[in-house]
Amino acid sequence: RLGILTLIGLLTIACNTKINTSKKTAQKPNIVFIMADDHAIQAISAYGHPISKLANTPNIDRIAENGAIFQNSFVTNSICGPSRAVILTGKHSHINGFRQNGDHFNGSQPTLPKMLQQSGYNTAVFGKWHLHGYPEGFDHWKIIVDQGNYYNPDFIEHGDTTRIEGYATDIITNDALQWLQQDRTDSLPFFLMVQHKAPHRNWMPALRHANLYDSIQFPLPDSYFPDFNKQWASKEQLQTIYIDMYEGHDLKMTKSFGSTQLLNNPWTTDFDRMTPKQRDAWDAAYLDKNNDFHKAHLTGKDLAIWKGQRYLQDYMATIAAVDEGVGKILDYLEESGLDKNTLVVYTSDQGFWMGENGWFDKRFMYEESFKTPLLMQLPGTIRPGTKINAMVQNLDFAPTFLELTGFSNLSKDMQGESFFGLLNGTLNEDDYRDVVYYHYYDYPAFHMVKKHYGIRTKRYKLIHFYDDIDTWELYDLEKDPNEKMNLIMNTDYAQVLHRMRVKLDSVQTHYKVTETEFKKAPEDNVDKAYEQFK
Ligand code: SGN
Ligand code: CA
Repeated sequence: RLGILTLIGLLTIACNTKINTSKKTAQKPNIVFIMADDHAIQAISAYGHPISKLANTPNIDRIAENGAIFQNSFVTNSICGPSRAVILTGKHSHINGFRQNGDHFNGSQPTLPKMLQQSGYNTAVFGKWHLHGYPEGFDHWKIIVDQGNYYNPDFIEHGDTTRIEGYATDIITNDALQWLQQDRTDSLPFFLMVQHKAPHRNWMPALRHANLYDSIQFPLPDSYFPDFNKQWASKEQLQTIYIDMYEGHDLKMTKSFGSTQLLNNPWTTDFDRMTPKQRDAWDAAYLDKNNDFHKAHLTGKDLAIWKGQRYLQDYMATIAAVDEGVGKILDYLEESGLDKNTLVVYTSDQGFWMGENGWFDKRFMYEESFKTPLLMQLPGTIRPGTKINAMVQNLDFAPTFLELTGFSNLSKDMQGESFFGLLNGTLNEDDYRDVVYYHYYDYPAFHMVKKHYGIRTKRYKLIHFYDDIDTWELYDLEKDPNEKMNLIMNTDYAQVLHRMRVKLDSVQTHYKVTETEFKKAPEDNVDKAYEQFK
């Protein structure tokens, strides 16, 4: 008898210990990091831009309502692979070694997921990876191949590549939910990266959203037909909506009235991989609107405006599925009670042009592509409705998340600065950094944006375009937020220019930028690239 009681007693103690241990581990905050690809600030209603007022993102906005919205969140290099490498390492491109799309990420270096794993986190990534090579530091991963496709994309999981029928955004959301609900280790805190392909080019909405914004006329920016001379470096870019977009591939324009055959469509794979049923539904959804276009016989500026509308309608419609996915994840976190101890982050790998200067794409250090959306919620730590104006960067995510999780062994060479104190109100915005550094290297390449680097303070921006060009630009963002007026030759700004150049030098020294960063591209490569991308 005594024996049985003792046994029961021991079992009870053992069970309690187990419960206590798991409780203790579970108290570390979880992180759900949701990142879209090319999602402009102008396209999130919480930011209040006129475009997003006509195409709300109610679920992404929930994060701002529950927590914080960052008004000045920047990338260090406005292009996909480099942005992802910066987020993983907390180091600028020249230190983590991934400067431009197509580089190979050196997975043996210390990274955020590896450090979280070390401190007992269950880690997973789903969706776009785009770093070449496989993810390291993740207990579970399933990634789309390269850029991926909207319909029936190929995914790599456990070393196998499989085409999965469905719409990329929905598949990625469902994979993330399945991991949250079933596959993760319950007793461990978790770090989950949900990385969408949308709203990346070529902006193919889900079938259920293919007509969502047909009747909406989005406001095109005043600068859609630029009346100013940006002159200098941007003169040779190839990212003007009404000049550089491919009519079929990008704008889904057809050959003639009644036809479903696409005009210029250089990579047929995006449409060819649809099932006949999907393609029929797609063609039916686009037929009437394309017929209306053919009937209108538009030319000149009217045609350019029509193209801008079609672009914005499709772009915003791809975001509708992203927003629904965010809603599903938030709903699950709330239903399960996990929301109370989970930092939810919504961001993009960079900003995007929505017709400003007539442009699409990103790459430039100008505000639209340099800034990226950032919203975060964590009940009890971030006060609902917080607005943060401090200049933060994707470089700072790793140290911020690590501080939140209490990671103590932070490598000294990480270049980001934790902004955790801005989230819990222990750090004053004025005591955070006063300058951000940027460097873009991907030239010659798609869109032909020249190599450049620069700094931005709260008020001024200084940029040096180099390689097959050598030009400087200086902007006073307070007086000229749209960066229309290059002040580099303006003598009234001589003092400002001097201070900014000194600051640039000291920032480059601080981040260990050396002369070897400024390599020139061979000239015949540049010529060939213009031919290829025109
Ligand atoms: C593709 C796009 C480009 C885009 C790059 C980089 N063309 O090449 O417009 O700039 O990706 O985008 S596409 O018609 O093939 O989609 S990034 O977000 O991956 O850096
Ligand atoms: Ca991108």
